[in-house]
Amino acid sequence: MQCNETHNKEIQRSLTELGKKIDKLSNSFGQTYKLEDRRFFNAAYGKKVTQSSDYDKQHYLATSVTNGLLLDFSHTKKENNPWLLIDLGTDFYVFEVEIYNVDKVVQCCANRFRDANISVGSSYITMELCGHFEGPGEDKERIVVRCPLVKRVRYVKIQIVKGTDNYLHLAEVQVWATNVL
Ligand SMILES: [Ca+2]
Repeated sequence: MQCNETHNKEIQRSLTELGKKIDKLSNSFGQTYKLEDRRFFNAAYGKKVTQSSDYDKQHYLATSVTNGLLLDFSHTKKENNPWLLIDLGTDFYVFEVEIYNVDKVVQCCANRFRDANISVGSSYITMELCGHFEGPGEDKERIVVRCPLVKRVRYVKIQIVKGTDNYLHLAEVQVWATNVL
């Protein structure tokens, strides 16, 4: 319970910081928004996802990372620099990406998730770095990546950028965002 309260306070603090950032952004557009009018949500839930390769055509699909379940997961084949690309469908103001690593109950080797770039962009051709996770990842680890600036974003890409012959498998990815007003 205490852990949840701490987490809730952390989220509230994050939202307040985000509000200040968006106020600056909004002012640059000559518009004014009220913080209390904003609604933050996981913009990735149920959205289209592609991955660099499919380990299996029937299971471990890329969309496993946006279905809200922590006991299933995406899974690429072994390759150099495997990636996962989430299409939010339209632009949102994105401030944080949360990645949930696999649970050893259903998949081994959480430490395979490492040396990953998390990039965002309004076009998948012009992605910018939001953050980097060096890892190695731990079992059921929740990895929070906060973009240095609130970005107008449609695509979120996670890619292992170091080493060769890697798998990329993740249980869930949440993209915390607010609507573009
Ligand atoms: Ca899932």
